[in-house]
Amino acid sequence: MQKFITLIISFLMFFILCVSFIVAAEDVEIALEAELASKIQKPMVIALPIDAKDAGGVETDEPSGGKYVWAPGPPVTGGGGSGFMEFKVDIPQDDTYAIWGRVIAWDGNSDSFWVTWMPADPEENPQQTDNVEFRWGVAGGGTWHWDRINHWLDGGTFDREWELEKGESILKIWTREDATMLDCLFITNNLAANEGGANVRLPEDDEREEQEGNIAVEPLEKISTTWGSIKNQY
Ligand SMILES: [Ca+2]
Ligand SMILES: [Ca+2]
Repeated sequence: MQKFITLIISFLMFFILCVSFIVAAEDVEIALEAELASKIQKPMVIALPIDAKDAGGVETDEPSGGKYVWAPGPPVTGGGGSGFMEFKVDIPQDDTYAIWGRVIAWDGNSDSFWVTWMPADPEENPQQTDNVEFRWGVAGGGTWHWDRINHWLDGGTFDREWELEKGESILKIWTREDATMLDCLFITNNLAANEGGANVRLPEDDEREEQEGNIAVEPLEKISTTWGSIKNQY
């Protein structure tokens, strides 16, 4: 009988341990501004809402951080094939990741990018290889909306997943059709198919600062530290 009770208690403790582990494990969330990419290759450029109108389309609603990135072009005409934006992404743990993009796609000729994420993807230039594995069919819409990055294969469109190890990675979003717009990105190990389930959100100020490489010591903090150390001397 005692053995049985011990077994039950051990089992319960193991169960509680498992549950607390699951509850404690938080999702990885990395939110990035397109306009703060570490490299932007022309004709992709950083743009303001009014630039979309100047290019022959309509002014966009307010993007996160006031800006977005695109290869400028009028609606319907297509074009594309050169330029990219590149992000250095620090992966915090070995895991499987999804990416969401906040986008505008006016029409069927301005609704795609190429996407490669090294080292999970090879160092391939899809603008040259035309490899549909890396083709992102962007969800249409004239106002900012979230779209999970997919493969737009010849046989259908499927959400993409990347297996990455902890460490530095390089994410490249390449022009495929002019006028497709990217406001920001959200990377997560939560693979839920809808944006609510994946807790998709805009970048926060501290994330923008980190992207800018501008994490400086707050001057006020510096002063109070100095004052504190002076006081301590007396
Ligand atoms: Ca298209
Ligand atoms: Ca933005």
